[in-house]
Amino acid sequence: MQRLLGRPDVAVTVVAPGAGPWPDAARNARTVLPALPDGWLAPASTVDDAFVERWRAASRAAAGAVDRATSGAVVDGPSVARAVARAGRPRDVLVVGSSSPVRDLDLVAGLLAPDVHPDDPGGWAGPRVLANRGLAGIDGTVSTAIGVALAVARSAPAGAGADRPRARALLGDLTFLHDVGGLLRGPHEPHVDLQLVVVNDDGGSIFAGLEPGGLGATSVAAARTFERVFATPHGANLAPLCAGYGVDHQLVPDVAALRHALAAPSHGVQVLEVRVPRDDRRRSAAALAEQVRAAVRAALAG
Ligand SMILES: Cc1ncc(C[n+]2csc(CCOP(=O)(O)OP(=O)(O)O)c2C)c(N)n1
Ligand SMILES: [Mg+2]
Repeated sequence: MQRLLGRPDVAVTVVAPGAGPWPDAARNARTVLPALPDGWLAPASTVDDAFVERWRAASRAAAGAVDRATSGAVVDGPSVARAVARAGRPRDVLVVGSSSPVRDLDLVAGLLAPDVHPDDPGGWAGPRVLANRGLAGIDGTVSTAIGVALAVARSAPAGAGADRPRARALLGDLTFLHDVGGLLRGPHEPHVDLQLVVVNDDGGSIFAGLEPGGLGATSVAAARTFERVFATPHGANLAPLCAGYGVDHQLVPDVAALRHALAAPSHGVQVLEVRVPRDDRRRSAAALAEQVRAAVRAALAG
């Protein structure tokens, strides 16, 4: 975002109502206004149908590229997010963790709802998605999911049986470990039904795609620093951790097995661990971005 705002070819207008310094970290503001002029955000009175059609064609082409990249045998963050979102019906609830999972879900969400418009989300075929906001922390996500699962169970009509709404969560390994204590449930606490899908890449893969991820290419020492300071691998073994809390754990080898596990009835809290590589996250994100760009260019040229 900061890079976009700093681009010389992007006209940045800052609306700063108060006196004093205005927010413009990239020092790139072309115009600074005390207030939003009347009518700026009003809907256009005429619609340029040709432009809208080109926009839609570009959007379909981009979705097609994401579809191809996430429907094969590769097990990675986006393909896991796709399987998890697909497993949920509209009455189910999915809690999504910060970092890559929320971005991966955002990337594939359009595949579940090709015609959704912000003003009319009726076309969304997936579960209700909840995420913690604030500082986008990775803390407290297991506990949030447990609380949501309790609320989901309470909202189910009596006798709903196998048709009852289900609660799931999609989160990264560090996010899971940060709040692993949330798995603890005392004997006097209510029963919880929840599937936690943990995308385990032994560290924080998000940073590979951010500026520090470029460090790896500069020197061996910098790559080592990146690995220790940003990626923070841990080598934790989730199965015995879960066993210690009396929580069911399954190591899921591929997306087909994940789909199967998500569709199967589950009882209590269940952790579905999917191991994905972290080394190639920067390269694979760049490759997907290039595939999307190429597909959009081809659609617009056609
Ligand atoms: C409480 C808190 N501490 C630290 C951070 C900084 N942070 C953002 S993403 C991230 C890594 C998350 O790793 P993981 O959950 O495994 O997801 P991945 O990036 O691998 O997809 C960290 C440490 C944060 N957002 N919140
Ligand atoms: Mg991780």
